[in-house]
Amino acid sequence: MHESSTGLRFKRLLLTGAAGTLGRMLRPRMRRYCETLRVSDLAAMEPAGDGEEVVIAPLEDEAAMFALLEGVDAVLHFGGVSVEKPFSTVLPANIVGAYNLYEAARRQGTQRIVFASSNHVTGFYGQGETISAHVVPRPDTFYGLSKAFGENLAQFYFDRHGLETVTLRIGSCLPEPVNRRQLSSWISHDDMERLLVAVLSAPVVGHSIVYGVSDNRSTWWDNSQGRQVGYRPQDSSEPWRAAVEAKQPHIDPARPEARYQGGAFVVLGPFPFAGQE
Ligand code: NAI
Ligand code: 15L
Repeated sequence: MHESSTGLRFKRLLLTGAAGTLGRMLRPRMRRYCETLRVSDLAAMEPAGDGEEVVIAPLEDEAAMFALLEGVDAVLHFGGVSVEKPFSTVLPANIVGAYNLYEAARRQGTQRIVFASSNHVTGFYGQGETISAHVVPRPDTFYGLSKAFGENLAQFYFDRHGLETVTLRIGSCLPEPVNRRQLSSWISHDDMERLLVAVLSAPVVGHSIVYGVSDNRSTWWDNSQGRQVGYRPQDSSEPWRAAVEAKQPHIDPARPEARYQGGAFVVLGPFPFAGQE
């Protein structure tokens, strides 16, 4: 355990999914909060800078994951399939991969995992509902189902082995909201950094589930668990509302984009079996 000048408690952080959209945004930000930032992906990444280690590690490769976790105090797990795909694509990365990560973390003595889950774990709740992190999951896709598996895995590894996790049910993390749904689901890049710093700084988290969302005026999520772990969002989608509503003046309330929290994800698929395309 390490108390850095930033108040964070972990010396070596691992960021998976470092070649991805959020991974590339988070890498320079998170580098400031640890002595060593290890970054991994199956895709090529920028070469290592000062205090960085770059490792190619497919999540489905058990031996590679065991080696990847050596000496790691805490993980920001952002790697994996990030949208709806056939189950055969989701399975190795998000289900086998999550198991490999947790088992490697347990065996290597990692203390905490921050799991990038998704609002698509609860995508079939209506946009008129306000839900807490404790509702029964209603996944909208195989992708959302795989994240629900990851959340259960996190609970199991805490109850059975004491390995702590903060599960982040991330809404829509991008520079600015671009449609009506994102007026409720948006989280800014700066609030994502605040959220990660909060959950890495909190002394005790057990397994906490937090919605990754900014302080938007319209919201579907009661984020009291976020407040409990010290998350204080400072951004809001409100400054973009007029422009977004002008661009999308009307949206048919029967369309999934307007009806369900998961938006367009709820009508993706089904996919043909492999070989029957
Ligand atoms: P992304 O698709 O841009 O990045 C994911 C990264 O994971 C990619 O670089 C990819 O190469 C890597 N990856 C995929 N399969 C892998 C495997 N088998 N082994 C090793 N690496 C693998 O996704 P993005 O947008 O950066 O999201 C990051 C995480 O946050 C994902 O887990 C996603 O589900 C979650 N999330 C993102 C949201 C967003 O608004 N961007 C919203 C909700 C959740
Ligand atoms: C997600 O889980 C996806 O990873 C991201 O690409 C967005 O689609 C986001 O949800 C969303 O719901 O906007």
